[in-house]
Amino acid sequence: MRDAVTTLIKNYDVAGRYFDRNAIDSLKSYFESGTARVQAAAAINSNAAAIVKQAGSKLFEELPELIRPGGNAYTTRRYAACLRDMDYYLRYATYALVAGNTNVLDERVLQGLRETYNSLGVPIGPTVRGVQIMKDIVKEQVAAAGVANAAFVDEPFDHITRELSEQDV
Ligand SMILES: CCC1=C(C)/C(=C/C2=NC(=C\c3[nH]c(/C=C4\NC(=O)[C@H](C)[C@H]4CC)c(C)c3CCC(=O)O)/C(CCC(=O)O)=C2C)NC1=O
Repeated sequence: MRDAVTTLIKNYDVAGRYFDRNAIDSLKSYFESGTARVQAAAAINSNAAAIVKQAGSKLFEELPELIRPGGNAYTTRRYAACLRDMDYYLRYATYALVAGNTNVLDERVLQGLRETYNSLGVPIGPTVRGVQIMKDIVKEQVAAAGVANAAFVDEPFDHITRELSEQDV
């Protein structure tokens, strides 16, 4: 599992080089956004259950067929599994936000996920939509918590979306 700093060190160490201008710039930008990243994580943590619940309601409102007979989230067990997955995405996205790097998502969440989803008939498109809805809610919460320049919030959610969609061929 890597963060913005260890990733940079690894790349420069492989080449046996000192940090150059680019490396210093990316270190600066990581540390300058550090407090905001931690504030964003705190805002998410204190509202996580509500964020997941709200995102789930919105998703099922948009795509009610998911929770009707024949839908993948139909039955209490599968409904709960769906919200639990959303909670995983939120928690690991928060780790990635703090790390300034999406490696934790690749290693702990996305690896093998497509195969699992395909074998269980979990639809990728609606899952991606759920992640995007959650991103929008998180951005509102983070802004409401007074975090300025919180553009970095998009990154982990968009990474999940991109990876899930690209693999769904
Ligand atoms: C921490 C990393 C991690 C992830 C990401 C993860 C996902 C994950 N989601 C699963 C199931 C599931 N995932 C969903 C999700 C959904 N169905 C829908 O229609 C919606 C679109 C969507 C919610 C947004 C559902 C309904 C199941 C249960 C499917 C079944 O058992 O038939 C399963 C199968 C095993 C189980 O039911 O627990 C895994 C492994 N597990 C992990 O350990």
